[in-house]
Amino acid sequence: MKVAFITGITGQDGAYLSEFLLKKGYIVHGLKRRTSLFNTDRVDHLYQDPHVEKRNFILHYGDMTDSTNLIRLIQEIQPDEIYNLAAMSHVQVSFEIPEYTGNADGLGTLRILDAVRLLKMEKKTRIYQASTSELYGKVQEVPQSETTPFYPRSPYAVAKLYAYWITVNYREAYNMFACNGILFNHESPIRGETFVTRKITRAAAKIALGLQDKLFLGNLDARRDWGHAKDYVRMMWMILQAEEPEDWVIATGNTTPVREFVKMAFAEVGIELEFKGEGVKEKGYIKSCAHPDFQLEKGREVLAVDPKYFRPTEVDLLIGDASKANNKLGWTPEFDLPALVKDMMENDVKLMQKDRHLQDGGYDTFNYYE
Ligand code: NDP
Ligand code: GDR
Repeated sequence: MKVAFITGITGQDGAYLSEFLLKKGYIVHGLKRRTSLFNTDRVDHLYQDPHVEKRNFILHYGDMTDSTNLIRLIQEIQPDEIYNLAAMSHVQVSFEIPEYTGNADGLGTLRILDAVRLLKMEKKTRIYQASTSELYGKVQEVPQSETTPFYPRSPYAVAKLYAYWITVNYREAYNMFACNGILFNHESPIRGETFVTRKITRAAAKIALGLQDKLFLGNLDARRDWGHAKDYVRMMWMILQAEEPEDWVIATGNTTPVREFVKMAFAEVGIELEFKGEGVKEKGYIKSCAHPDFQLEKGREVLAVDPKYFRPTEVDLLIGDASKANNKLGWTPEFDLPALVKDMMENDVKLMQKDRHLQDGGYDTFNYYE
């Protein structure tokens, strides 16, 4: 049985990757942070009682900023594969906590690589590093591939640039099987609520059900190459099964503006939106409402721009060229954007229907927007 160690196991990708590896027969170990409340929602369905003798899903406390803990865990677990997914992964938040982001995302990667080197596990352990399309930042070339120059535009992306190159350096210096997956944006029903897609799908569901009045967003013109996280975790595993350690772009090859994603999400609940105005004055109004269950009045304003969501430096356009992964590893995504939006909306409508019932029964529901 192969043994995997996943940092960031409580995150979106960590949860899907755990499911994927367990199905393949792996023993999965994961790093979780100590928090004052439980933070394991996304993997609770995989939880096994610690008193059970033979577990194949085991969580350990730890933090990417703590080398001693990472070295000890890697020594104890003796993983065949490490998936380094842990990161402070929010681009806008990285402008507010740049030093911490550099420590966790940049130096954290070094800590993993160096633990494997110190423990002399270079021959045994393969390492996947969660690199990102944010490395491309300011547009140098489209579509972006493994050879496109980097121009990071946030403390997050700069930290990930360090992580990218230290992974390449350890591969070359110490002959390690260490690889970067340069993944473009990937989303899902369990995407964090403050990333734009999930913020939109939650709001569309809430507005349809009368639980929210209006959605506030930042830059509606930004374009992203959005895929489904389920397709992308499969590729993480494929990268570590390849014959040689290399770096790989994973993307759908299509790009869509945020505004269009908004329209698609609202259309899933029968609401047609129209946009009027420009820049910070742009607003979204209900043009028609066809769904039998959701009756919203035409002309109502449901979307506005709030400049507080603008970033000091923005990444305007991402579109990836994954032909290397397509040709050499045979990877193609199963979900396209309409299927992704549908999956997310179905989930959020179900979730918000629960909130609707609770509110109708006189109970409070969580109402925090970021
Ligand atoms: P999430 O934000 O959903 O998950 C991040 C994970 O990292 C969580 O488990 C989080 O723990 C953990 N974490 C954060 N800081 C630390 C720390 N200091 N020590 C230990 N664990 C920590 O991210 P995703 O699942 O979406 O992404 C996974 C990785 O892939 C990240 O590195 C991200 O930067 C990268 N990436 C993501 C893309 C995407 O579109 N999703 C695209 C390209 C790259 P907790 O649950 O306690 O917060
Ligand atoms: P991104 O994802 O920065 O691409 O990083 P995010 O969903 O946060 O933003 C995408 C684009 O939408 C614009 N936008 C808004 N974004 C947020 N979060 N909230 C808003 O209200 C809003 N309005 C407009 C943003 O300006 C941006 O242009 C994600 C993360 O998962 C990273 O960890 C990962 O590396 C990259 O994707 C690839």
